[in-house]
Amino acid sequence: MESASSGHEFLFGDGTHCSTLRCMINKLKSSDDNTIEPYIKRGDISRWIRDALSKKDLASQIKSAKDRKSIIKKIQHHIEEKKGNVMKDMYKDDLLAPGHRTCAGCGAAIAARQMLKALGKNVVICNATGCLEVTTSQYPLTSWKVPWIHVTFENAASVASGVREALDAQGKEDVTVVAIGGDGGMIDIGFRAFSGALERGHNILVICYDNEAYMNTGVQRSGATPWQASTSTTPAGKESKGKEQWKKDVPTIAAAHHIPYVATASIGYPKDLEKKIKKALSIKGPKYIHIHSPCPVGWNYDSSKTIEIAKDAVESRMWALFEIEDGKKTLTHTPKGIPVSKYLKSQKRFRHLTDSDIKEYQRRIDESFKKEFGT
Ligand SMILES: Cc1ncc(C[n+]2csc(CCOP(=O)(O)OP(=O)(O)O)c2C)c(N)n1
Ligand code: SF4
Ligand SMILES: [Mg+2]
Repeated sequence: MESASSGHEFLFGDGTHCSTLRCMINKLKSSDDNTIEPYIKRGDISRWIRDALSKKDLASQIKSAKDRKSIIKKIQHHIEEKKGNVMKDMYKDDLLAPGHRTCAGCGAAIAARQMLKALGKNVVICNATGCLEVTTSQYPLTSWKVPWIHVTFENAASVASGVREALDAQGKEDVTVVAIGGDGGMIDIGFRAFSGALERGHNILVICYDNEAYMNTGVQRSGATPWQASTSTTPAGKESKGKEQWKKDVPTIAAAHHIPYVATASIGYPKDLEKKIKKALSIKGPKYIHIHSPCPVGWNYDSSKTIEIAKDAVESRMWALFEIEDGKKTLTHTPKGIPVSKYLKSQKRFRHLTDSDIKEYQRRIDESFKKEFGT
């Protein structure tokens, strides 16, 4: 398949993907309604193109077929005009090429880039269906510059086990095999495959990029959704305060399979993430790394805030960075202990919480952190 960054695909200086603009043009050409609005709402398109065309929303400028044609012309003009101002060289060493279709500020895409930096090229990636997979592999393009296989929603870890066995049978024991999936695909629906692979002891690395809901299908709650977050299946309202259950503690469950290495990571701490992946590569047997990966769409915040929110999760102790080696859990970063309210208030999925709800949230976080880490 063609790399998403090759040919005429490129990234403008502000991060807007040329392919996104082309998608908009195709949509404008093929539809009678003015439904480019969702592109703008989802954050697929950055502000400059809107500002460049008009200070108003694009969709409201289309009242007739003539308007539609004129907008298409303007977008095409901008693509031509901005071609010189591209950032493609900045990404030339990345093993996840730009030009994919994740929303702006997508934590999952950042997790994949950071992960690949540490993994290198001698790897086979088995990728479960989910946002990361569908946005990076739309035929005939791919963003993956390493061997990569699409697998179904629930069996990434099983496929990785099979790939491992096949490579070993060919004497290719040096090739790293990775199973990667979202929280829905890996630790809910794919849990049987995940648990089975760990228990059988295959020499693979399992990675969950955790955006705390089933994002690709419309933000349904998962076992990883935090307590009281509003999702499409746990909507906050008069009768509900959002999800009723506490976030599932998957790293501890993974460690209960007596595997040699388990770690949590965050896209807000790339050096820590890289170190943990490299460490996992040096260990034989099943390894598990759980990466906290904010999603501006499902968590409902401005796409420019992804890294800040990732860091606040860690510093407020909503998300702990630790390793579990041979059953021993160790913090790898001591959080500052900023108020949980800073984190909760930055995302509209928690906007229904009152001051007293947040107080109770803080109490529960303090209690569970103390129980786990004694501090
Ligand atoms: C067996 C099965 N059930 C449902 C789906 C539809 N489906 C595709 S992606 C997805 C959600 C993925 O959620 P997650 O794994 O958390 O990844 P995210 O989209 O959040 O990145 C669902 C439900 C499917 N492809 N296969
Ligand atoms: S919905 Fe969320 S996880 Fe999916 S591509 Fe957009 S930002 Fe990324
Ligand atoms: Mg998810």
